[in-house]
Amino acid sequence: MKDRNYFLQKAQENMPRLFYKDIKPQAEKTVFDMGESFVLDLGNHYVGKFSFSLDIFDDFIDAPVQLTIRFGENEREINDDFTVYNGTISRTWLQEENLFVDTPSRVEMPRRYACRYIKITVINVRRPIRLFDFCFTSSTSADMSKLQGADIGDKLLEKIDDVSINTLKECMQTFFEDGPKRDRRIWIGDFRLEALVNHCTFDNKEIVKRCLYLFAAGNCGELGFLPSYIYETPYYFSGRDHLCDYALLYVVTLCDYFDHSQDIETVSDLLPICKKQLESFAAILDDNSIVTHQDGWFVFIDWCEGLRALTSLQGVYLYTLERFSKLLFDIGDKDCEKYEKQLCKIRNLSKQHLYNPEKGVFENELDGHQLSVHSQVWMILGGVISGDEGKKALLATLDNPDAKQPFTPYMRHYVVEAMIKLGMYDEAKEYIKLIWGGMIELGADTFYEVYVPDDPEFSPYGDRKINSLCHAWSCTPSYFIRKYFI
Ligand code: RAM
Repeated sequence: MKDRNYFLQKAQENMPRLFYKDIKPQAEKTVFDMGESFVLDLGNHYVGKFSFSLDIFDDFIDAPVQLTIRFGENEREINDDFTVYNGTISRTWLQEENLFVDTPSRVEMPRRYACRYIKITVINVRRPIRLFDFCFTSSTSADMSKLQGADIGDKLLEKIDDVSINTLKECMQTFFEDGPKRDRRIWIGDFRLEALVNHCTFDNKEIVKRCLYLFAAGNCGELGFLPSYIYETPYYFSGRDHLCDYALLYVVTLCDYFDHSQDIETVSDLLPICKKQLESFAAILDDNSIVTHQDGWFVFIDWCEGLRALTSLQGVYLYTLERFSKLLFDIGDKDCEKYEKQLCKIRNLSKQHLYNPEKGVFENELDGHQLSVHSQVWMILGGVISGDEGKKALLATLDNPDAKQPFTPYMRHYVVEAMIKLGMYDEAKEYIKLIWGGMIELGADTFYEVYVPDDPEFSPYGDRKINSLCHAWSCTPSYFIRKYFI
């Protein structure tokens, strides 16, 4: 097996090129006095750095000037009251600076921001000043000239496709970030979906390879699972959480990448790691080949409070086994048959132990008899039920107030995938229009980390202000639209 240095070296070789663009927003006037504020509109969401000029107006400024500069992903963030914050994650992610400028100068703000709107407030000045020549230098590794056009023929879907691509573009920096405002790291769950959309839009193979190798270089947890996230700026750091579903989805990401690129060299490098993920998972199965509960945060599935996720996790395992067996078949690997047999056996056992034939849904002891859309979706994707049986289970839980519903666009991606697998194309299209179209109605330039149609205040972190409004895992409508709806 190749070592960590080799993987990091490979990641380095696949560093994508960044494209920069200067956006020069205009203010309505140039002279500002104490207490005045104004908002600049970049016209779209961008990720980058901000600079401006500050000069005297009539007489010399005889003291430093104090400004606050706030960067908002949408207008609401610009006007939110930041003095009140009840979130569970650090408020330092809120994008606002308290800035002192000593002398007339060109002010180059050193930090990176993700925003469309910039609000400048003059907190303290002795006399009027001039503020002008605003420039936001944006960056992305998405090459717009490579973007494949698509003839969609439906206005709302076209708009959804544009915003999905914009979301992906913003998250594409020197690696796939999951949110350029908050959480500037890469999580496997987000990575898998970003890569999927990238394959049918910008087709940047370097960045996918880079991220695959970055994870390969990570430290596995006690159970042998890959780190669920890694940081790469300013230096490499391997994440401390090891979610089983994310570790499995790493394997799926490699399968997607191979289907798209036929890059056998990368697959050979990473195959042992993938096998290790599946072996590690097999080690936490019980005698009936059903997954067992583990200590700590070991499964994600969705940000849905109180969700019991073992049935879903079992589905993720089967989904992975199916994709991995196919990869092994395609490359002629000797272990193919072993995984195929496991898949077949565990599918049958899963149906036997987790399905409730009277109710026609996956509702079982393992998850405390909790009914959820999640369990149905993942069991459909894991191939445990299909056809009318699958449709019945899905429809029995979707919009059923007694069943746990998906909360994140991430989980909703898999709802759509399950619908497509069942041949429910119209329903899938309507679902995309309802959920992602709902964000469009709110004026989204990029898709949000969480969107709950009847609860716009929802945040998994206790305060909506900290939610990311440009989030990698929400960019997937383009994949469905381009693959199935054109
Ligand atoms: C949050 C982020 C990220 C996700 C993890 C599990 O921190 O939204 O995108 O993958 O949760």
